[in-house]
Amino acid sequence: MSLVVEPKVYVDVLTGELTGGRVTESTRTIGGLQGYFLDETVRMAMDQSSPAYRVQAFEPEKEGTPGAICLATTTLYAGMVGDEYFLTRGHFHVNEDRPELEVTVNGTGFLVLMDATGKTWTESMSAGSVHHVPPATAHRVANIGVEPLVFISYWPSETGHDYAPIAERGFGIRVRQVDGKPTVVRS
Ligand code: S6P
Ligand code: ZN
Repeated sequence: MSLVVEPKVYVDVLTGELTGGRVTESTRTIGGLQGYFLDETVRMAMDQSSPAYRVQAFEPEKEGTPGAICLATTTLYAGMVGDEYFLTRGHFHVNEDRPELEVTVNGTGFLVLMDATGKTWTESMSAGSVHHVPPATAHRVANIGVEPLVFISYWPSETGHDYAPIAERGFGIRVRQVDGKPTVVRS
């Protein structure tokens, strides 16, 4: 056996793009974000097949199985539903004590966070910013710029994702355009 093993996955450090045979890819459309925005009437009137974000992932172990660190690049496109900026669905982790790291590659946005008690806060994202998502903390991202917001996430493979609490109750805060400016407001 050769002493040198070539990597099977590459990340373009300038764009966040992942390549390699073990990279999976999924796209979430406007149609797939039913119930996530404040103005459902506006969202319904939009092109339902239009992409809101794309996720490329490298998961060396199956979701929920320990033994690996996973990595994913999210490209959250610029856009609005009414006065609300495009967002990712957001989730808690099933194994609540598992944290996550986000590294911003391009664009500007807010990382929206909520702990188990319902306390919410946000962090500003811009190229190079590094964000620690603590254990038991729901996380979502909103793109407040005109360019795609690209970030790389790292999490343990045994983490698991729980979407139901956010789908049902949201974060209690939203990122909206108020007087022409991105503003975090209670909802
Ligand atoms: C995974 C990590 C990201 C998100 C991605 C899409 O733990 O937080 O890779 O999966 O940004 O967001 P969501 O909330 O639709 O999974
Ligand atoms: Zn996560």
